[in-house]
Amino acid sequence: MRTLLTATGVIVLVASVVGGIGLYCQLGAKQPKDGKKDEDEITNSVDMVFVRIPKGKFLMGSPQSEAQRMPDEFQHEVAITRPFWLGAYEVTQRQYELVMGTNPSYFSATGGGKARFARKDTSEYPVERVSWNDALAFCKKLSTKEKKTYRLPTEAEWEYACRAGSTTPFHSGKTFTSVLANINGLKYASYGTAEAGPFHRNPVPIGEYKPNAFNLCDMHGNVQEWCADWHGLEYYKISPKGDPQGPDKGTERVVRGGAWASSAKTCRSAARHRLAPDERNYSTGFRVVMEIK
Ligand SMILES: [Ca+2]
Repeated sequence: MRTLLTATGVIVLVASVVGGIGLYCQLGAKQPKDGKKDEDEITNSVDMVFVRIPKGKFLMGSPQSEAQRMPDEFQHEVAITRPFWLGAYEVTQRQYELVMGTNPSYFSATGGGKARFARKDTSEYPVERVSWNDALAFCKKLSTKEKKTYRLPTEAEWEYACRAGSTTPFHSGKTFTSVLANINGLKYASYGTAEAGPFHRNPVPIGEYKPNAFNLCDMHGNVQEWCADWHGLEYYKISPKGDPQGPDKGTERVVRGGAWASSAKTCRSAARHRLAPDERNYSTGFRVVMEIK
């Protein structure tokens, strides 16, 4: 069960059970103290919850000692020079449909996976089969609707937010299995341990697992998430220290965090992946940044 306190103070209860093992997102446990508004959390017109990510410095990428790292995870210091507001959750099918008028998701009653999902309410599942271009169109339309600016996070913002101060391969520590996030549950897919776990073989409703220290849910797994940047294999060897924006040009956009079928190594905080900007698949969704001047 998930309990969200919206900006208007309305308690929204969302009950969901995922194979009996779903954990929970502690965001819902955040309550204003002494009747004061929680100034670190905002809910918008389509119930998207945003948390304030403080500015700061961090080591982006992975150390040479990190098991199963890839060469493009070149470790370097990055400064995020301004606080920003990031979606606490992946954008849901319901939110996407409210803004765009369509639900392209495979795992829905009308999608390609309808044989398994015809009788399920998938409105709180993350939207998938959205391209990078679709995600930008969503940001543009939501920006117009709310007279604010929404955008995708940069790759550096995404990793900074995922790590939330951690320096381990995962924000939760050195080892990882599908008990901690919706990823591949087969024994070979775990990291730093040989334990198997649940394997749902599809996305699950947002917020079923314990969040990171910034109160962000599903940064590891569920759906992998589009970032704003072009992908550059060598970019972080020459990137500016402050607020890197990615290469000026490229052919593929960055996706981060791994998905429901991914091995844990693919979901590490430093793991970089990329797709063509018009690619749509049932493992890829997004979360957005709300700009507040
Ligand atoms: Ca995710």
